[in-house]
Amino acid sequence: MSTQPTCRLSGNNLSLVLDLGMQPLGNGFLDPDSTDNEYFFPLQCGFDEESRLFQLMEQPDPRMMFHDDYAFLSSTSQHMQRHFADLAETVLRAGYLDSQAPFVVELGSNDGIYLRHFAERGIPHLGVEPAGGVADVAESQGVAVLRDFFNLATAQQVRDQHGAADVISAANVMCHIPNIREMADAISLLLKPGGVLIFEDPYLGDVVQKASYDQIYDEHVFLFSAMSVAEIFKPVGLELINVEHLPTHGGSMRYTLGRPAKHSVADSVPTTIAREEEQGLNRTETYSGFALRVQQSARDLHELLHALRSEGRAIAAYGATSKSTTVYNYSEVSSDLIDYICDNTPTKIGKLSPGVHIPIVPEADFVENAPDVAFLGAWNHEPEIRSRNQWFEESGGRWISHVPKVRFLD
Ligand code: DWN
Repeated sequence: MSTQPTCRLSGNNLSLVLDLGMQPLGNGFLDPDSTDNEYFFPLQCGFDEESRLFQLMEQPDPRMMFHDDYAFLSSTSQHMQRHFADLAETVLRAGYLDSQAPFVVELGSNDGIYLRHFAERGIPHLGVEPAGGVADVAESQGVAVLRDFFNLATAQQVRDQHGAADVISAANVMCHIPNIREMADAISLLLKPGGVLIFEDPYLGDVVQKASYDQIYDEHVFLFSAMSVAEIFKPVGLELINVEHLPTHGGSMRYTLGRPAKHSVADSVPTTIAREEEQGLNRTETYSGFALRVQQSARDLHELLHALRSEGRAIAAYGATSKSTTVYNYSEVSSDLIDYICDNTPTKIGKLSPGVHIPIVPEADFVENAPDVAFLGAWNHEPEIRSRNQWFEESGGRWISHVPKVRFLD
């Protein structure tokens, strides 16, 4: 199956700013006996000064990425479990829900990490989730799920069956939805007049600042800024009313949008947009500088791991993230440099990492077969992983991260 050009918000003004070469699917973990004919596609990013959108030039068909065997489970991180419990509390306390007929919708509800807090309180809710395996987990927690992609047709279906929503939420999902125009129309259709859209995604400002290019892979068709989010929703009459910078996933932004007459705009909106202009997130040249730093980062990682290997060090990685697929494939780090990747996701264990085919093993193997050095593939979960593995550093083990620079975490 070939790639498809991504949705262009303002005509055809997308300039190619970063080429990460041929890449496999970020979550395309493979059975060891089925590595033939692995799918690769050109991972290239463009920037459009008019819409201020940073996006992939082309993308694989979403059905190749989000299917019943989708590998990622949101609840694998305890920190993220607390994060979504807090978000549910915030929504409940903010008074967004109609006391007579409340209704909360989540796009990409994964294993129910967020909606279960509404389900537990008996609050009408619905997750829209195309990946059947993770939807099964959500349903087992009492979460109601519509197993489908979110688009105009499903928005109409949900509205017809359940009514309009007070709150539409999406966490690490909006940046995965390729047809962004239709997505904005569908949200507008499903939202009550006074309703709010609350979504969070990895933040372009952090990616550029930290050269965390691993946030770029097949699933992340867009990396948003406050400026680009304001542009996307303007045509459907939704205004950015609040933005909140978050530490999750190495730097995320939470965007809240509503209809202008119904909500006031927080100071954080103009302040953040002004900061983005200072950072140059509205200029193509900024991304040329970013591309150079990305190339340097990839070279540095390869050289460091190669040098350690030449000294005879045992090297492993922690966290078989989708993100690290981009890092390994772009910096040409494969099983000759990394012995194994440990991970706590049952469906990833026993498989090979996409493209470079490093074996994925359970976390217990990290204890039993401890390496000298561990590359932190899940660098965004650094505090959680390091605090649970203090023994590793105490026994002389050293962590390596590539964000914001390739270095030992001493
Ligand atoms: O946007 C996306 C994010 C939210 O999740 C998706 N496109 C896909 C996925 O991306 P990712 O795989 O890069 O996400 P994480 O959260 O960085 O993945 C962490 C990985 O590390 C998981 O496979 C679980 C694993 N892990 C572990 O083995 N031990 C995580 C923790 C915290 C641990 O203690």
